Amino acid sequence: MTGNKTFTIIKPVAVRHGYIGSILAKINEAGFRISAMKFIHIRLEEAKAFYAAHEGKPFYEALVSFMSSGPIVVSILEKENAVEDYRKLIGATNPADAAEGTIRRLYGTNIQANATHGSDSDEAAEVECNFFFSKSERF
Ligand code: IDP
Ligand code: MG
Repeated sequence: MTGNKTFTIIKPVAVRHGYIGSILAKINEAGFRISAMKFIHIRLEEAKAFYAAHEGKPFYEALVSFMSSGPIVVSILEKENAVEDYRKLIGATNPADAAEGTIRRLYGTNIQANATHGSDSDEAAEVECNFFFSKSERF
């Protein structure tokens, strides 16, 4: 059985470019319900903790520095088969390889500033939702 929840981040460059509204529109059109959301600016230490699974990879230091470089929008999205369907909606990690019409293809700048994060499994979604949201922040 697949889960009904995923976690997403609208990353700093997409926020700076004014794409919050367009990205949320794609999320709504695709049938996701937004059950939690906030506009925040995380510190380097939080970015390091969030991306701990990537520690040691060549892009890790630049990634955590980027993710703490400006405000982001974090949210929980609900829908049947949420993780897989949202990964399809955002497209491949590198916007240049992402399918036409996907969020990363439309709003991504490069492989690092690729517009959005999306959980890669139900287990990751659970951990990531809990990382940013308490029970009282979910509706
Ligand atoms: P994903 O976001 O598609 O799941 P991951 O491999 O989990 O991709 O990488 C996490 C994030 O790290 C990516 O979304 C992107 O921002 C960044 N990243 C991944 N690979 C590279 C790379 O080769 N160069 C620079 N940044 C990268
Ligand atoms: Mg990933």
